[in-house]
Amino acid sequence: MIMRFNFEAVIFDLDGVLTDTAHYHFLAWKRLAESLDIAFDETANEDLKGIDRMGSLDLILGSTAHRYTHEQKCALAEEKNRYYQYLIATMSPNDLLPGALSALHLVKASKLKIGLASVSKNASTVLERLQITTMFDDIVDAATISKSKPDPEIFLTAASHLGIAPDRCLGVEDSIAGIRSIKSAGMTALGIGKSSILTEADKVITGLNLFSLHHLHSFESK
Ligand code: B16
Ligand code: MG
Repeated sequence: MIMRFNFEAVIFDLDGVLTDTAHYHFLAWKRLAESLDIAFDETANEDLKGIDRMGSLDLILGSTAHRYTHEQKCALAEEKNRYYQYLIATMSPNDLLPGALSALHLVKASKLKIGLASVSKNASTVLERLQITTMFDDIVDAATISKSKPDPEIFLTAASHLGIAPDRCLGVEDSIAGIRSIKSAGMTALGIGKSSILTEADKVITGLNLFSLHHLHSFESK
C-alpha cells in the first residue's frame, strides 16, 4: 500500500521545538536586561521568540533604545550571545526535547524532505551538539536571511532549497512570530506549545512527543 501524505516536506524551527534553547535565550536576555535595570520576564520573552538578535535587543530596550549608539547595541548583543554560547556549550543529545528525534525519524521514514528554518546564527552549533545535523535535507543559513520572522523569507527559502511548493510544506514552530512566518509563506502551521498563545496555528500540540503520521496527512488548514 502506498501512503499518500498532504505534505512533501516538514520544515522545523529549532529553538523551542527540537530543543529547549528558548530557555537559554531567555536566561541570557534576562541577565543582560537586569544589568541594565530593565524588567524582563517569561511573558515579555514570548514576544522575542523567533526574533533575530538585534530585533530582540530593540524589543528589550523599548523606549530606552534611543539612548544607545549602534556600537553600544552591538556590544550588548555580543554580551548576550557570549553568555548564550556559554549556556549551550555543554548541550548533548540528552537536550533533545521529548519526541523530537522520533518525529525526525518518522518524517524521514515517510520519505518527506526535512528542512530547518531557524534565524539563530548559533543553529549549526546546537545541531552539532544534539548530533542531528545529518537528519536535514536543508538547513537555512540564518546569515543569508535579511528579514526575521514573522516575515516569510526563512520558510520560503527552506521550501525553495528543498524544491517543494510552499503549500506542500508543513511548518513546525513554537513562537507567535514563527507561526505568522509559516502562514504568510502559504504553508500549514503546526504549533508547539499552548493553543491560547499560538492562536494563528492550524493545529497546536504541546510537544513533539504527540507528533504522529496523522499530522502528515490529515490537516484542516485555517
Ligand atoms: P541568535 P529560532 C531564534 O531561533 C530564537 O527563537 C530567538 O529567541 C533568537 O533571538 C534568534 O533565534 C536569534 O538567535 O542570537 O543565536 O542568532 O526560533 O528561529 O530557531
Ligand atoms: Mg523557536
